[in-house]
Amino acid sequence: MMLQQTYPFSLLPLPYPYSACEPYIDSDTMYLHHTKHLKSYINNLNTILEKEPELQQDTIEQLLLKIPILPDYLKEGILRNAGGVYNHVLYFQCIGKSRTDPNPSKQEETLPIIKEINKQFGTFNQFKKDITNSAVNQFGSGYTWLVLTDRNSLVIVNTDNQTPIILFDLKPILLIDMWEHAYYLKCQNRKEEYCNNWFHTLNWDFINIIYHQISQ
Ligand code: MN3
Repeated sequence: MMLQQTYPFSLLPLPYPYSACEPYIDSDTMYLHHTKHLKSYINNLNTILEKEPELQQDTIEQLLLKIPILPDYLKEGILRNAGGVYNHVLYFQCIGKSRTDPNPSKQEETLPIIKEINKQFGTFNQFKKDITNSAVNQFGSGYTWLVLTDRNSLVIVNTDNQTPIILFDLKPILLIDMWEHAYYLKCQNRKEEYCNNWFHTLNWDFINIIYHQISQ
């Protein structure tokens, strides 16, 4: 897994084909997003770290958590590029399905994460509305996240650019990429359509594993 790597970082294949989310997220978008956008964050990060041997043993997460103590000339580059890798790895892990129903199946209703969403948001539909509303109102490039707070609340938050949520002491469960490259080929400016489509691609079994790990 890419988040366990240290310098030099390399692009790992997705655990599913680029066509896995068709027709909701198209193959061209998936291919470009993975091989061009994510790859360029990896390349930029490697270029920065080439001259910084003392940071070459750090994982992506360790690099991000070190930002406050890094020298000024490194802060922005590490934030953008290690953040870009971190956010994209999580984004791609949460999707990979093509579900005719955007809502969880009867079987998925029994997963702890779905039960908790239903409990804290009232209904799954309310959760869907809240996350879509937050995502379409993201101004400029960024992400919309479902996170777990230290009081075990599920909260939806937006972040700008590539700022990773772990810098705010919040534990990520899932996220939607609201940069235009994530949806523009298929949905153009129709952000809400992209959000709806994205719900059809979510891998709840995997998301439940993340939830299980962070809620221990
Ligand atoms: Mn992206």
